[in-house]
Amino acid sequence: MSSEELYLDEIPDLIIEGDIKGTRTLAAKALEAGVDAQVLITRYLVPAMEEVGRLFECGEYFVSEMLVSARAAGGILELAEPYLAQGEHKATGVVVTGTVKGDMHDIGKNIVNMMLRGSGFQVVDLGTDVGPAKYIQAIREHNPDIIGMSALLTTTMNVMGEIIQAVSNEGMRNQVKILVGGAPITQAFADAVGADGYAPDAAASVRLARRLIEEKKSS
Ligand code: B1M
Repeated sequence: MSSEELYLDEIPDLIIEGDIKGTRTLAAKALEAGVDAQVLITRYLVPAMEEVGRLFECGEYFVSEMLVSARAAGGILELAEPYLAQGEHKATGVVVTGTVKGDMHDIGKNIVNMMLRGSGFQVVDLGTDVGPAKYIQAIREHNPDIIGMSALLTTTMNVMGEIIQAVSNEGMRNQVKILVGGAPITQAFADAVGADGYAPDAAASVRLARRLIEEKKSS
């Protein structure tokens, strides 16, 4: 095993242990050594956060530990962003994204945003805890091709339906394509709330966003 693989394999443990500084040091070393930012995220960060979730679920971790691990993961995203932004730059479309009302989880949304930006999309990030009014205002202000919603809680995923309903009530539904994602979301749920597409991960979000733009152009 190469020395690169050895230190990369330490990254998930550092995230799980909530070692913010250690995670940052190794992630910076990896990126400087030419490790692909997308690989760093999908192969090391995402599985580590799944393990943090498992530890929380079985009572070994409390919210405070989840939060510190999230900060360690956030450090990787901060470092990875400029590397991902070196992707294509032809204007692909405008996407407004947010995590829905009542939900503070933003790591997944931030990864999706970074990959979309790296693929040439202009992304307007509304942040977390975003309800219908803020989406409506953002559609008026930014005239996006797509609005994207993320939810990580089974208690907040239904807000997606409320937002889509509000967009329809405002007469804006034909103006935008709607993309949804997040751990509890499924294709069946996306269909039920009337979204145009569901993406299980960030790479799929980029493919889907491209397809939705094509559909929008030809409609
Ligand atoms: Co929370 N939390 N959390 N948490 N947390 C989960 C989601 C949970 C599954 C943990 C568990 O029990 N196993 C559980 C939800 C259970 C449920 O709803 N059934 C849970 C809970 C219960 C809670 C609290 C209620 C805990 C409490 O207070 N008692 C609380 C709620 C706070 C709130 O939001 N109102 C809470 C709080 C937190 C922290 C603040 C401590 C922290 C979040 C910090 C932050 O995000 N800045 C946190 C964390 C870190 C987690 C886990 C451990 C990790 C989430 C994560 O970042 N995953 C999570 C366990 C888990 O997910 N297994 C858990 C990594 C990320 C890359 O994946 O977000 O799925 P994900 O994103 C993926 C895809 O889903 C997709 O692409 C991404 C990249 O591949 N995707 C999209 C996501 N959004 C998309 C949007 C798209 C397209 C694709 O289009 C727009």
